Amino acid sequence: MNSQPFNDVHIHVEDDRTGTTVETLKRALADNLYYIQGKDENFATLYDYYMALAYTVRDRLVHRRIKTAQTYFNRDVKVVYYLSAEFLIGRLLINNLINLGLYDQINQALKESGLNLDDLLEREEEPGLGNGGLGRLAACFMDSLATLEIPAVGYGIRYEFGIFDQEIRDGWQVEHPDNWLRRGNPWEIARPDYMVEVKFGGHTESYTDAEGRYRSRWVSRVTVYGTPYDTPVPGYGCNTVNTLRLWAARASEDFDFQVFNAGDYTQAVSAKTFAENISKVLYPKDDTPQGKELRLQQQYFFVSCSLQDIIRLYLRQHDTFDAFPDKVAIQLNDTHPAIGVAELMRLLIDEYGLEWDKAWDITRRTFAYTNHTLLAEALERWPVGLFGRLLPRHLEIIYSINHSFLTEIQSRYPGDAGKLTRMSLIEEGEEKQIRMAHLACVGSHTVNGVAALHTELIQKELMRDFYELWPHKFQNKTNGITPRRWLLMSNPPLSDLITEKIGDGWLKNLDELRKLEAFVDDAAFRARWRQIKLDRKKLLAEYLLRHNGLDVDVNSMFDVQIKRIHEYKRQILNALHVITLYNRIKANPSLDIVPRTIIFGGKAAPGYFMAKMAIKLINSVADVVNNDPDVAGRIKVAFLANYSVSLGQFAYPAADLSEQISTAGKEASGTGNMKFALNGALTIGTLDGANVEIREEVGAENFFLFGLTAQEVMDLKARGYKPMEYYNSNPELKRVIDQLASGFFSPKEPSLFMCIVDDLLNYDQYMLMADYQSYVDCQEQVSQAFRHQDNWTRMSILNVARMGKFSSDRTIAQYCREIWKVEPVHIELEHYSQERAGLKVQKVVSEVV
Ligand code: 26V
Repeated sequence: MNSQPFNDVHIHVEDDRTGTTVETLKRALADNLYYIQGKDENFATLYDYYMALAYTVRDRLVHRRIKTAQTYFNRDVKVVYYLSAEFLIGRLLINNLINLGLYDQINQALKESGLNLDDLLEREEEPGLGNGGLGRLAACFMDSLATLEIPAVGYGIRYEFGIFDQEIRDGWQVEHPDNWLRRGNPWEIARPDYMVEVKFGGHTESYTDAEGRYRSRWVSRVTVYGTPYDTPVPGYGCNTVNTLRLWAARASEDFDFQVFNAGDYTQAVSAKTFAENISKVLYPKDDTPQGKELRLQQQYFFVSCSLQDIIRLYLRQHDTFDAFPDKVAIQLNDTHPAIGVAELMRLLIDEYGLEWDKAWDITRRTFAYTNHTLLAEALERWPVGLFGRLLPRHLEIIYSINHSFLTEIQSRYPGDAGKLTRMSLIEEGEEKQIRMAHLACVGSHTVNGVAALHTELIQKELMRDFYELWPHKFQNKTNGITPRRWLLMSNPPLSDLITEKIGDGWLKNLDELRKLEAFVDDAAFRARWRQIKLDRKKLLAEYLLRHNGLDVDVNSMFDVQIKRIHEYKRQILNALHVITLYNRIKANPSLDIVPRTIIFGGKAAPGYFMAKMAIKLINSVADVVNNDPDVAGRIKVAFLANYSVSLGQFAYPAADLSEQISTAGKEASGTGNMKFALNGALTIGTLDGANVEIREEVGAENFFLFGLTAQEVMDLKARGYKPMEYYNSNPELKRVIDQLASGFFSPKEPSLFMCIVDDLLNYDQYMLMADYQSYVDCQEQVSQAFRHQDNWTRMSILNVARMGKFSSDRTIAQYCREIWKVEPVHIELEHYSQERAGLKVQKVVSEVV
């Protein structure tokens, strides 16, 4: 494992409380077990030892965090505030050990204490505070921000229940609540002193203020309290420790007293329930984001808390808001926090008395917005009625913003009614709706897409009118992943081999992986590369045996598709290919076929019928294929239950083939595609999202391309797409569909998969039928390529060597330069005991709440 002892000031003092020598760490472990867990060696469980270790690491984070905060404050630096409803951070212990450079010493300290680090790492509960790509991207960004020494805070929600746990029962997905805080969370620090109030409901009143100005006053109905919980975010190989600040909702403290007085008991109880529900549970990405009132409450809650917090921090050093946009950059991670545009306006105008124009100028110079999807059904819209009941003042503000905006449009495009209808923040119709993407765009100085193709489609299709009006606002920022979690932590043997050959510079500058190209012709190197892949496959095979009772051949091709289950991601197309291979073997039992283990994993939104059917189909195909002696030793199918960040870290390194087969134009970027390629898997994929750029980087000859392009998809739709024609003209496809229709894979319930058949033949929105042949042919090329293991290994090495672009460090450096205009701030660290021999109280800061 690569890990250097950063800042390891070797001084031998007994009060070296946050020192990093093995002796000091052993003492800290013993103390924490005793004083925090309240246990001695006779009673301690592995979990107690995990907690003792986590607190030992946390102390070292706190020391660096305080130094970081002091430095930011003293220099009055510009700070990035990343607002996101999701942060899918994964397990923290190993990450923090590595980023702090403590791995080797802790390993040693544990060994000398009779403990094994790997056992303790496994005790950590994974925080599942996100759905998938969007939440994981936010986590990678937090890692890169700290590593690049950028002052930053992540703001989000401390969900009491994260993404549900998935169980596969009889082939179906069953959901269980994720009670991740059950045993406490050693990484967070509650900050009740920074609690803020958030109001909901009620109405507005107009009045004239002392200076004779017309103003609006919000008379709200319910007040909820937000308490921040801070999780330290250390950079890799530096002293920076930034913060992830997550808000928990609480009812007002005098609730019990109110109830005791029993004025309006029911009203008081419902206010308490209202408050406590807000941060209760993460919404699983559902079929429709519309009409989910609790979701809007969550969004407003965390955005209001965060903006109040940002303003509090800013006003510690400033008397006016003039410098606000020079000190504060706020990024909206999708439209979930877009209500922030109206909330900042409200705070500046209603709470701080600024004039509209001044407030609007500040707001627009502060916010920037990232779009993460082109799917129409995924674009957030809020019914005006619901919105106005919850946030009457914000509705007023949005109407005012819209009024000035449409006036501008009218004078710019006189007589063009279509423009007004298309660009308005309000969608007319039976029920008027607020278009959150329009609000985010109008209220931001920059709008960005997450891959080159995606940005192009935003400009040409999704936000065409806005792009024409403000071309300078639009930018591309191709996504990336942190090489620390997605190579160093997930694949230690490969990391070690890479470092042995090219040094460890790649960990901070992923472009250095290019140096690996020099070794592709080195047969010994290729053999070691291949052996590492085989070892990772063996581990995954053991896991499959243990969890799925499935015995797989580690020499077969591990063909892996792990990601959320969605129609546009086309897991069903993959299943159609499996059935095709199965049929070919059945038709010709002596067929010389390249053995494959096809592995699926991912969660379906609980209310998403088709996604749940896809899971059942995969498991049903697995049942038939895995139990048919005719295909034994050639194809096996596995579904990895309860896919998570940790399971991803385990599975990516074991993949030979990465399935990135979304309908072109639908996957904004994808980031799993990068995680596979960085771990030496080859990709079969469409020209979609970041696949386009991955292929550009690794070379077309090292990438398996198939399928329609985004343009061809649109053209075919426009001409009138008839999926039935593919069925009628392709006997192999016809056979597969007929088997689904006849109940071949669902003998107990023959019509089970008719809904899939019916959809594919008559609608097929995602064009599986159109891409089927191209996909199957391409898979055949993959198989032929896999026969030549030596050449496959060369391609694998070249893939890794050319992945430098996809480091989130590169992505974040671009956001910093081109959107946020922020600079790194280097943190110097003195030894804790050199700084603090004891307390020297000078002033006592007054309490905020
Ligand atoms: C939302 C919804 C909600 C309702 C209908 C189904 C549906 C489907 C997709 C979405 C996407 C929400 C935004 C999102 O998670 N986008 C993902 O962001 C990743 C990070 O930029 C990117 O890599 C993925 O391609 C993109 O899907």
